[in-house]
Amino acid sequence: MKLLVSILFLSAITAQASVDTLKPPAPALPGVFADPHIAAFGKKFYLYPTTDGTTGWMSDHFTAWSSADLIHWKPEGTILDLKKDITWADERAWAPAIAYKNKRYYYYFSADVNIGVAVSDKPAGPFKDPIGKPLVPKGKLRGQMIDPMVFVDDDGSAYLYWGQGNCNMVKLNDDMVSYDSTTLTSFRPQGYNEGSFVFKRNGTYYLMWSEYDTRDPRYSVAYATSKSPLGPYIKAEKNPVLKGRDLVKGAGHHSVVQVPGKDEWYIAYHRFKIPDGNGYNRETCISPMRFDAEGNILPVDVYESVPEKKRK
Ligand code: FUB
Repeated sequence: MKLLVSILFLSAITAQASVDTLKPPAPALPGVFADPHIAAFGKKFYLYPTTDGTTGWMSDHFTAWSSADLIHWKPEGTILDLKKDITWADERAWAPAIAYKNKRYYYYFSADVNIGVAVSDKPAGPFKDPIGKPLVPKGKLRGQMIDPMVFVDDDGSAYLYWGQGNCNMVKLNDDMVSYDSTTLTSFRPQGYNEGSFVFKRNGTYYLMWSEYDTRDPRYSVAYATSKSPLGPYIKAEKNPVLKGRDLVKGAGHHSVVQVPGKDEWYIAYHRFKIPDGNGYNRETCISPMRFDAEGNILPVDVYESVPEKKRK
């Protein structure tokens, strides 16, 4: 009995190590980076964020970061510079997403409120614009043409999701730099604002997004599910699944990664920088994300960081 009590006590202390509700965990990246898109390629994880620190999000370039353990992140430098690499936009380099297909890496990004695509042979670039124009130009649909998300299904079919105000979705053609307009559809679940992200688990497609404005401390993440990548999606009853608490404010615009070969998931997101942050000074964090037995996403604890075992 004594042994059992000691074991329970030790496990409680160990669990506590990564969840201190008074002290927010350190951000994953140093400095101000938002809208993190996380991905696993080979034996490494990558983060593709927006560079923050200017009023109005005026950054003109994109960086990438790599890690073997989700804890230590190595800067890979600038992977796309709008002023040098893009002819049709100079600033507002926001919210990228990436996918691997046809032995190449396809990087989708917002620039001056258009959506562009760039290609590279390596996950950390350099990336080049193969079409010389926006893939989805400003004004194409209602709302802002920002916040692309790309999802490649098990059969190799790829889909693009994007939009502020509405979540637009379309099937990409096999070349990944054009799309099949006949499949274009839009979805506007209650509360939807921006930052769509899609993944698949056990045959269910999860479409997640951010609610409220990114400058609002209530910024948070909700989700819906479907049996098909283009929907129809039904919003889950228990939402939001990610939101700030106490010192953590404005937690949102996220992405999700599965540890390859395991049913182990992490959510990357930004929060207002601590201390003294706001909607233009945000920092990138990572927390575990879990599911219940029915596949519902459980609420994420923004005070929980990547566990100790990942530090090895
Ligand atoms: O980072 C600039 C913009 O702020 C993004 O496009 C939105 O999703 C919001 O996070």
